[in-house]
Amino acid sequence: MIQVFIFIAVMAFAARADYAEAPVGDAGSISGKILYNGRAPHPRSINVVKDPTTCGTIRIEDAWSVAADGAVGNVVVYLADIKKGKKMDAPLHPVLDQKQCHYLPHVQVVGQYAQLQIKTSDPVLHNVHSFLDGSTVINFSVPPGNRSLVKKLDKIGGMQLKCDIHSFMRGGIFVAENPYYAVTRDDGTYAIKDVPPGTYTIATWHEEGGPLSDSVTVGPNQTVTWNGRVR
Ligand SMILES: [Cu+2]
Repeated sequence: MIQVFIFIAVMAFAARADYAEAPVGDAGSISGKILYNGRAPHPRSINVVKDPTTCGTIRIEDAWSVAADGAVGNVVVYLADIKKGKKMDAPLHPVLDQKQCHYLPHVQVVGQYAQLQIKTSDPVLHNVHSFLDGSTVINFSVPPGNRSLVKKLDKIGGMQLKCDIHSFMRGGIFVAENPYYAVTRDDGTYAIKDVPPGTYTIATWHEEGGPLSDSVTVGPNQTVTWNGRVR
């Protein structure tokens, strides 16, 4: 029994100690551009029936942000298996607001064990429902007013956000265990800096698209280009 307890305690410690800060010498960087794989989706327009005064009467689907050249914004690009390096700097007290029936920010990266503060700027009832690999993580009803709700985010990975009241409300939160991540800009570009030389798994997460995963090797003081196509 005691052995089982010790084993569980060690496992819990190991899970927490997956990433360690350490001096980074001869750091390199990874940058590139994410494009849509194939013909970019044509965002649907939606006639809003529920709360049009707040949400607007017509909405354009916003899960995909694709530029004319196929560049995709709001894609999280990250190193999945890096164990040590620069200081962990992902936000631990992030805020998710709801404004005119949009999640703000639309996509954000937060640190593991972050205390997410959920608030609303709207005069209508919302709901923050998040899914990690299809399972519910957050499911809060958010009435108008100043009452803010807090949820601790323990599980790493990307969560889709949906509002059960306004089905067109979409967004994402990515919970990172290390600081080696970036979110693509509107032009699809990203950069991950201060990477210790080594070989890593580079991966992507998008709120609706499928993930990518690849191996990338960064040499001392080297700038590596890694591009991906998502859909
Ligand atoms: Cu809503």
